Amino acid sequence: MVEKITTSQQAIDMEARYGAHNYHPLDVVISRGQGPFVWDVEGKKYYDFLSAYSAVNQGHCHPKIIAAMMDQCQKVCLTSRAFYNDCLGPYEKYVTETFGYDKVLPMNSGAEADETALKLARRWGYDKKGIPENQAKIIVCEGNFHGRTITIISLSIDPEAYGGFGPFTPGFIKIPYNDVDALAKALEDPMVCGFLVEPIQGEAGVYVPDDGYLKKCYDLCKAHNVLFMADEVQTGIARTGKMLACDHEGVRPDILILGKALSGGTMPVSAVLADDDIMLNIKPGEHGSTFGGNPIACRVGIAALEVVKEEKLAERAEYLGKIFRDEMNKVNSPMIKQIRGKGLLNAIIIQPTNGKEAWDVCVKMKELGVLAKPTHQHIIRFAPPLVITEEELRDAIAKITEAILSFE
Ligand code: IF1
Repeated sequence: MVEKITTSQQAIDMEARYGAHNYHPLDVVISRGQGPFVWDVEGKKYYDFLSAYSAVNQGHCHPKIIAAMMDQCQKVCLTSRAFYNDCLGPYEKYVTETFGYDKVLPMNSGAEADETALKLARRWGYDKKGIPENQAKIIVCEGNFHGRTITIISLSIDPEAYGGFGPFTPGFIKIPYNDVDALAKALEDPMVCGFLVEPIQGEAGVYVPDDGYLKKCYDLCKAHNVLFMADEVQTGIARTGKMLACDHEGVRPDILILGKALSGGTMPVSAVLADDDIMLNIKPGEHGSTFGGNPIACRVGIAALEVVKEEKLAERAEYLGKIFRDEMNKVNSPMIKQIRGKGLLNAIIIQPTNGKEAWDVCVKMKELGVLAKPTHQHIIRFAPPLVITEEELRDAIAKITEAILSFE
């Protein structure tokens, strides 16, 4: 018998008893979402300033995306790739034309897309660059976050991510982020086939690299016949004020990794895009996934991207993000150490004050009706759905400001 949730505490207790304890959520139990808002079990309304880590860029339950999902799930949900279906081709055409690549490999989670990108880069290294079998290396950046699989945590320098999960996958070179000289030195190794980088390091606390960093890295990779691989799972799909964060520097990644908002936060949809000389090295039967490119994901993916274009979400993120940073920079509080970000991917570094820190600010914001969560103890990420209006944003800013000043 399935128990109905009637109070928030009931849900919290049930998760504690029956669920793995791999998260420490804020004490709020969401039961409904619409646009930039969510409501808890008791009916309290909040601004969602996390957007499920930039998966809900189009707003919760966007009607166009939900309509596409509901229409398709009454036709056929899953065919597997053992057979064709009438949704995948149109989706592949739409998404490759949207981002300007020859081909797309559809997957589900962001981690799966990053793993797929690593396999594509290694295979290209062997088949096209002539790297000896099993000698390929991929350069990654310290402070990265690309997912939770064993290979991906092998790229991490965060003990919380990799501790107790060894042994790790070999073949990776770790260099400091935002350090072009470190990349130039690492690229001297002829076994290198790829450089995997987040245009902005989200989990590291919205670490925005210096202007020109991505372009300099791209040019260095081209000079050394190495693939530039951009993980835009979090920064992509209009979040930073352009369709892709790489667009701010006019960089076209050799391998583009998308996820999260590719579905508008309705279901796991991820994708890897590349041109034929990279994509076609993987032959039939050498990679795949049960749900990758399923009909619902295809319909949802097209609708999610159409919403971004039709509602000019990238332009909105650019304009509203400036307002957010300008307004928060006016707040005079010792708790605000730094404000940084691009578009509507922003973070405030909190200076613990009077024994209060980022977590306390988030608890106070929750009381005032704004949901956000710290990353790395002292950094609060602010990433509302891109459909938030200027009036709503300013209302939320007032609440965030009140929360911070309440500890004076
Ligand atoms: C969690 C972090 C953010 C990502 C980038 C790949 C993935 C992610 C740049 C993997 C996923 C999520 C995972 C989620 C929380 C969130 C997160 F704090 F974990 F690191 F956003 F910063 N590349 N990020 O940000 O995509 O497999 O999750 O679909 O694991 O708690 P996924």
